[in-house]
This record gives sequence, structure tokens and C-alpha cells, in this order.
Amino acid sequence: MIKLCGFAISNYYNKTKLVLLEKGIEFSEEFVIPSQDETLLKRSPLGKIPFIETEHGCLSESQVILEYLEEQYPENSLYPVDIYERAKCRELIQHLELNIELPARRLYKEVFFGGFVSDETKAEVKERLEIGLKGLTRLTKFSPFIAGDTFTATDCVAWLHLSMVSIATQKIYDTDMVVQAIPEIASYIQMVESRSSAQKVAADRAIAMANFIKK
Ligand SMILES: N[C@@H](CCC(=O)N[C@@H](CS)C(=O)NCC(=O)O)C(=O)O
Repeated sequence: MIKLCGFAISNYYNKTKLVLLEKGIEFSEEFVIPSQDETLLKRSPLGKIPFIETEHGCLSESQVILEYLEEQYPENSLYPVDIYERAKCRELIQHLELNIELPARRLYKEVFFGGFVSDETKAEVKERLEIGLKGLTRLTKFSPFIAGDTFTATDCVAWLHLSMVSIATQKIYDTDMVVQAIPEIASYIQMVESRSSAQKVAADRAIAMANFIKK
């Protein structure tokens, strides 16, 4: 059985968990905090989460994990049949991660962990996000799902990352840059959150967040 390792506050962990739930794959979870501990580095090369444990060994990097799960468990596919459409889903995922989530991540220290981000970094991130979000809207369909008429792996990624970026930009810039770029985002998020898989991920995330704040 697949073991998902990490913690439920991480959007990369939750992306992987949502995919496991959507595909109906049996899995267990192990609470693991990122670190440079030698035992962890043997399981995850940079000490990051998430990673999974398979019958063959460990696997890190959430997108690689998604692709592995799709190939190993082809039932309940989360990609379109058409090869070009599949690639378009992956193109959207790559944009979401490289051009939106990754720049926004530089704000998380202040948004979620009580740290401080310099004004220079905030200005740099804002510029990158404006470009990234504008670029994303040249690819999104919202008809009603992000890549077309079917729920795909891209929705698993978009729901988690765009929600985080929305929270982060509201807190840092006093404006929701996601809503500004994508007016239909609220109804889209609501639609994804009507799925039982997303509800489970959100409920577990709320518990993890409450435990984190208590500490
Ligand atoms: N590209 C990685 C990103 C994973 C990642 O950055 N995870 C964060 C938690 S959300 C982490 O482990 N951070 C600890 C660190 O950067 O050392 C993936 O897709 O899995």
C-alpha cells in the first residue's frame, strides 16, 4: 500500500493526497516534518515533503508522484485520453507551479509563519505573479474545470495552489491578485470544494493548521 509522508498544511502534500483520493487508491499517511536529518534524507533527497513510500521504495517531488500514480493505477484517470489535451493539462500544471506557486512561496514566511519578508522581495514577487497569472489565463478554460469539461489532475493542483496564492496576496498586498486575474475563481473553488475528496483534504488541513497554531 502507498504511504504518503509529510504533513497536511503543505499544498504539495495536499495535492498528492487529493489525487490519491480522487483515484480511489488505498493509502496511509505518515506525519513527517521537512529536515536535514540523515534518516529523512535517505527517504527524500532534499529532506522535503511530500514523498511516498511504494512497494519498490520512496519517491519524491509531487508532480513525479502524480505521474507515477497515474501510470501505476490507470483506473480513474485524471488526464484526458487525447495526447495533446493531456500535454495541455501538464502545461497548465507547470505554469501553476513554476510561474505562480513558486514565486508566491517567497511570501509564505510572513503570511503563515510569523516571519518577515523584505519590501524588495514583495515587489519582485508581485511583478512575477502579475506575469504568471496573466500567462495562466491565456491557457485556462474554466468550462467548468480549469482545462476543459472534465475534472483532471490540473484541478487538483490549481485548487490548492491558487487558494494559497489568494490568501498570501491578500495578506501581503491587501488585494487578492488571483481574483483580479481570474474573476471566475470563487465559483471555481466552490465547485472543486463540493467534491468529497477536496472536503476531506480541507478538513484534515484545518485540523493540522489548528495543531500547528497551538504549538
Ligand atoms: N517541488 C516539490 C516542492 C516540495 C516542497 O517545497 N515542500 C515543502 C513543504 S510545502 C518543504 O518540504 N519545504 C522544506 C524545505 O524547503 O526544506 C514538490 O513538488 O514536491
